[in-house]
Amino acid sequence: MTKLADWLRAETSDQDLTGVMISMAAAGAEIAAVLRQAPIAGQTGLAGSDNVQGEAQKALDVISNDIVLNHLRASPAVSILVSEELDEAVDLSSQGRLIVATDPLDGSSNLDVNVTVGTIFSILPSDGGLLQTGQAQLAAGYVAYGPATSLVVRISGATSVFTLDDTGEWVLTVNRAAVPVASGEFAINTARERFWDAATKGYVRESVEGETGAAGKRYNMRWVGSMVADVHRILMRGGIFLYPLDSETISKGGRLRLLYEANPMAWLIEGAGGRSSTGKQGILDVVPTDIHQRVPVILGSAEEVARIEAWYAKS
Ligand code: AHM
Ligand code: MG
Repeated sequence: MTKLADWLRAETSDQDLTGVMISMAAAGAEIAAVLRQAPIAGQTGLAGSDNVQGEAQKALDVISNDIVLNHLRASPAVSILVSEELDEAVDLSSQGRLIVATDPLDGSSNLDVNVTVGTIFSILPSDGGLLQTGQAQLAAGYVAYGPATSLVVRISGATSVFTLDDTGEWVLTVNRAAVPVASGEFAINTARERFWDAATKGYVRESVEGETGAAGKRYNMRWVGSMVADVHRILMRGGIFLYPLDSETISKGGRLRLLYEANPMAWLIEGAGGRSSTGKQGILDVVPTDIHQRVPVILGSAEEVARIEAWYAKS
């Protein structure tokens, strides 16, 4: 059995990076423990709601953000934390070589129905500043709080998967994940169809036509509504995830955030042989102009990403 610390030792000699990965893994294990008890503690609702004792509760988004912040405060390697939960970047250690960007609890609208949510993170070199492309990432990962708690990480090489055991240890369960090149499964919120652009409409219509259409094969559809759960399914068995630019999100640049949702997920999927795109360029090449910038997200099996890119090229 390979434990996270052993894997990290083999993967990198950078002690700072190792320390931050261990801190994020510890934060994930702590958040997992909080989530397991959340319905009993009355913590699945919005901030300002009460628990069974009638006490006001903090939202789990805020609790998760505090857990990540506390773990990273103890890590002298981190200079700055960018979080979906915090308007401004937080200065941590002035000596720190690394920036962490995180969505501490993604998919939190699924919390009150006990559906998988996750923590996403990206690690960048401090000397590149806050607005670096995804190509500059030194490491990335996510924790998926599902039936099992999974930690998916990449440093320089391939993307691998760990599982939290009942002693609190992260154990390697998939060494070098491989996203199948071809797939017959797509994930998109089809309730947004009326807002879609021509490329998205074309791609989805062709998929739904199945073996009778131009794609020439049958497709199935899945949409959890938690990016972490949808991406994890795609990492493990292939498929494509789409949150494209549409007429409603166009003014904001998209729905999902570049620094702590799109970039780490794109880098992890690419580390497993998949592809990522905005439709028009690689996600990892998008130059950020704001820490909370949004971006269109398409990622997954290489053949499917190429198929929607072809729709963008002709529309
Ligand atoms: P959040 O960061 O506020 O939780 O929002 C991100 C989530 C993703 O997990 C998911 O893919 C998407 O938003 C779902 O959006 P929609 O409600 O439009 O289906
Ligand atoms: Mg999110």
